[in-house]
Order: sequence, then C-alpha cells, then structure tokens
Amino acid sequence: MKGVFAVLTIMFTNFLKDLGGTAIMKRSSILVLAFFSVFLMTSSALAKAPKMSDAEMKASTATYFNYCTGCHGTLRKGATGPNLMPKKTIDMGTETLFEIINEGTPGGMPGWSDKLSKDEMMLMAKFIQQEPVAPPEISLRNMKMSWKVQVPVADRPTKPQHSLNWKNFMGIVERDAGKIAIYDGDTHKMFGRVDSGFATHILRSSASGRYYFSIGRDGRVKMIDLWTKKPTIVASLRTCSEARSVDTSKFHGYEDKLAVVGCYWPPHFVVLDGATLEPLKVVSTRGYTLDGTFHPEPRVAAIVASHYSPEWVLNIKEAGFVWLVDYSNVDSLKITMIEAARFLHDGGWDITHRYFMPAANMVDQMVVIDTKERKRVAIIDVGTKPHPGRGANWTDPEFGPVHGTVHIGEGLISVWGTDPEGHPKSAWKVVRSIDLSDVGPAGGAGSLFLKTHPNSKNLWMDFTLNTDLKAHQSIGVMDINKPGKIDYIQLTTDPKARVVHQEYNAQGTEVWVSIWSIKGEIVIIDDKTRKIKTRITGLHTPTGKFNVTNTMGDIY
Ligand code: DHE
Repeated sequence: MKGVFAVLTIMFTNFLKDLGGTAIMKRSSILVLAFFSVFLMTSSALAKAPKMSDAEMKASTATYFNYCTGCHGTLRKGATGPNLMPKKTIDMGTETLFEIINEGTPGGMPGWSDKLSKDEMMLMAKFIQQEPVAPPEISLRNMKMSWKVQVPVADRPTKPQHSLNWKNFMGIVERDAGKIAIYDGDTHKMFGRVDSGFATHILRSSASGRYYFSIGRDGRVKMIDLWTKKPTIVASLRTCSEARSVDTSKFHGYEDKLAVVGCYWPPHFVVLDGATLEPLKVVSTRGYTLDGTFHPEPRVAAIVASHYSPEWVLNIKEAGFVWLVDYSNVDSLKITMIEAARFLHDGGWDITHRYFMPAANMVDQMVVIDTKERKRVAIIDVGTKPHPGRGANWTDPEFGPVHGTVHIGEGLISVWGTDPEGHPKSAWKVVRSIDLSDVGPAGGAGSLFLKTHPNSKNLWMDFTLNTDLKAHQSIGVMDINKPGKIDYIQLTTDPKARVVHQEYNAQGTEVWVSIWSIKGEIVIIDDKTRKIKTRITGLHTPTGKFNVTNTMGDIY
C-alpha cells in the first residue's frame, strides 16, 4: 500500500510540476493524495457493503436502536457484545450474520426470531455492514425544549391525599406498553397506571420515597407523585436519545433536592432539579479508557446515590472508570475518577452502604469501591459475565456478611465477604461458588438478577436468558443457612414468557416475580412457605418492580 501511495505521489507531483508546480504544490499534492487514498479505501469497503435503500436504512436504524445498541454500542464499537464494524462484518457476509441474528450465540446473545421477522433480520445483517453513523448530540438548550412541569411544586399536596400505605407501593414497569402500573403492596390492588413512555427501563425512588423517577430507553425521565389520589406525572424531560439509569440525591440535607440521569447516547450525565426536573448541568463522559485509548462512546451504566456523602457513583462503562460525582456544589462539580475494569454494567451496595460493587462483565470481575475513602479496594474474579442487578446482601452461616451475583455466562452464584473489619479473612474473596447447572438440560446460564431481604432467609434467582424453556419459566430459591441446595419452581407454562426480576414487599415477607410476556403477570410468593399466594394478571410485558421502602433505602 505504501509503495502504491509513493508511486502515485511521484506521478501526481510530476504531473503538477509539468503544470509549473512548486514545493508547496508537492506538499499539497501529498495531502490531496492522502485524502484521495483514504476516500478510495473507504469507498472500496463501502462498495462491498450490500446496497440498502433510504427506507431500509431508516427502518434498520430504528431496529438497531431498539434491540442492539445496549450490547454493541451506538457506534457499534462493542461492549457486552462484540464490535460490529464493517471491517469485520463485510468479511463475515450477509448469510452468516443473518444466522447469528436468527440463532444467537453460545456467548450469551439471544436469537431474535421471536422479536424480528425474517425480513427485518436480513436487513439487520446488511445494515451492520454499512459505516456506522453517529446520531445527533443534545445540548442543555435542546433538553430544555422538552422540559414540562405538569404540576408546579406549589400546586402539589403537602400530605398524602389517600390513606394507603404508600411506602409499600410496588411500581411495575410494563416495558413494551410504556407504562408503570403501581400496586398497593398491602392489598395487592392497583393504585393506578401512568404513561412512562418508550421502553421504560427502571424506576428509582426519591430519598423521601414520595416520588418515583422512571427512565426510558429513549432518555425520557418522568417524575411520578405517589401522594395524589391517583399516581400523577408532575414533571418530565428528555435528557438524551438513549439512557438506562436515574437516581436522586439521598445524602442527609440533600434529600429530594437533585436527580441525575446517565445516558448511553450522547455519552453524558445530566444533573436535574429534584423537584421539577429542570436540567441544570450536562457533563460529557467521552475520553480515555483505562489503557489510555480515546473512546468516543463511554456510556453511563448503573448509578447509585451515596448515603455516606453528597455523591453519586457512576459506572462509566466502556472507559472502565467509576466516577464519584460530588453534587454539593453543582456550579463546580467535583469528580473523582477511580480506575476499575471494563466494561462496567450494573451493581449495588453492601449492607452498610459504604462499598459499591459494580460488575465488569467482559472480564468476569466484580470491583469493590470504598466510597468513604474514595478508592478501589479490590477486584474479585468471579464466573463468566457476572450480572447482579443490584446484587444481594445476607449473612452467611460461616463467613458473616456477604454479597453475591449470578452470571449470564454460566450457572453459578459467586459469593464474597464484605466485612473487612469483622471477617477480614473472607473480605473481598470468593467464599462460595454455588452451582446452578441442574436447573435444566442447557445448564444454568442466563441469570440476570439475585435478590434477598434483611427479614428473609431466602435468596431468589431468575434464569431469564437460559435457552431451555422450562428453565427460563422457573425461579430458583436457596435457604441462606443451607448454601448450595437450590429448589426450582416453575412459575408459568406460557411458551412466550420468561421469568424476570424479583422484588420484596417492604416487610420482606413476599417476593414479587414478573412473567415477562404480552399476557404478563406478577406472581406473588410467600417467602417463608415458598408457595404462590396470588397472581396479578392483565399486565403487558412486566419487567422490573420497585418497592418504595426497599428502593429508597437501597435494601437488597
Ligand atoms: Fe437492564 C438495570 C442496562 C437489558 C431489565 N440495565 C440496568 C442497569 C443498566 C442496564 C445500566 C443498571 C441501572 C442502575 O442501577 O442505575 N439492560 C441494560 C443494557 O444495556 C441491556 C443489556 C441491553 C439494552 O439494550 O437495554 C439491558 N435490562 C435488559 C433487559 O433485557 C431487561 C431484562 C428488560 C428490559 O427492560 O429491556 C432489563 N435492567 C432491567 C431491570 C433493571 C436493569 C429490571 C433494574 C434491576 C434492579 O433491581 O435495580
């Protein structure tokens, strides 16, 4: 290539000289040629990508956004899933790519035939061979244009307008309906339903518990008041075009004052007024990864709010850093950037709320951040692709306070000690590796969430992405005093349903589990007897559930 370039340069320079050119011309000819060669190389790669019409590109861009960006990145540089750059995908070819999209991979990518038609999958196979195009940026001014305060603070009630036990409400995300159904945890009756918008991902409670904050995949954040006669959206805002996380200020003296949204695209976080959602500050997360390489898309994954100091803790996914964002002075934000591991995804607190433990799911590690000393204290090797959700805290009969995670890549619960003072020998070391492979013929991979409660003796786990039908229709449960013995309970026979995500009521006596399906349900299980108490039917694609007391207090 270098030789061809040199020959072309000489020929082109001579050509310019013939036309009476100078040394300046020679230099500019080299530049022109360099651009020309890059253009030729790019267009030859593009020439090999299959042709697509504008309408097909538009439709595939939407499909990619809906199903693929989470794992492969908006710019297709890869994260939990591999990179999908044309350099690689063109060589793989449309048919191979179609097969992968259709069937999935042993590495954990699901097959998409139940969500996409053959035509859509074929278009996607062609689409990922085109050059990625960056979606537009969003400024604070753009955001403000979408900002609405539906109910001004002065018009909101100063005490609850109903006599229900709102601290035991359960907010249930109905993902594909774009709604939140709120149920009374005491009576199992619906309190109300609100429109939360496209593919709502999670809810978080304000420090007082009065408001739910919902975040949609499309970056829309909504604030839901639980003190009104029916749940009411009091403020809304679009912070970006893709997001997964939101939290509020929980430190003493800052309760309900501020909120923060973490975005996937553009890669930034936004600080908001905690009562009105007015966007106050946007901070880009673009920059360098742990090894010093520039990354154009380090996305914000999980966020937790410290109870120890006026700080939020942000997982900067592709960069591999945990950022501690001190919000005590929004006009001069202080950010501590702690080296962790790549790619950071979800994670939660230990029982004391001092240590935050994010999962670095592509290097099979859990990181331990001490938010009091503002430093990383450990990196723990666990199983393949840890995915804790916010994880679970319990007291092991032998090792004292522990935390655990399930894994997407293998059937395993990894358990490590979290009490460096009381149990120094087991702190930040894996003390148990509990086998889940007997859940079904495909082994135990594909778990997403692990949950317990301080008043419970049980640990509950799902198998949402397991390829075996019966396994992903089941929930696993283990008595924490009999580690290693798992019981599996099949909760549905709907062939299109997957069991996902567990949450306790405030008292810790019931576990609520979602049957993720168009004809979805919530199964409420008595935690002590492990028997099904009741089923809430008529829910559209229920996924995450968030009890007010547990979410405001980070109890799990
Ligand atoms: Fe999630 C939490 C991102 C797929 C349901 N999900 C999170 C968090 C992140 C995240 C960063 C942590 C938020 C926090 O704590 O602040 N999730 C992603 C993805 O990037 C991914 C892999 C692909 C995507 O495109 O979204 C993804 N997640 C899913 C699902 O397929 C699930 C099962 C259904 C859905 O909504 O798409 C799902 N994610 C959840 C739930 C939580 C969550 C229920 C909250 C768990 C909790 O208890 O806190």
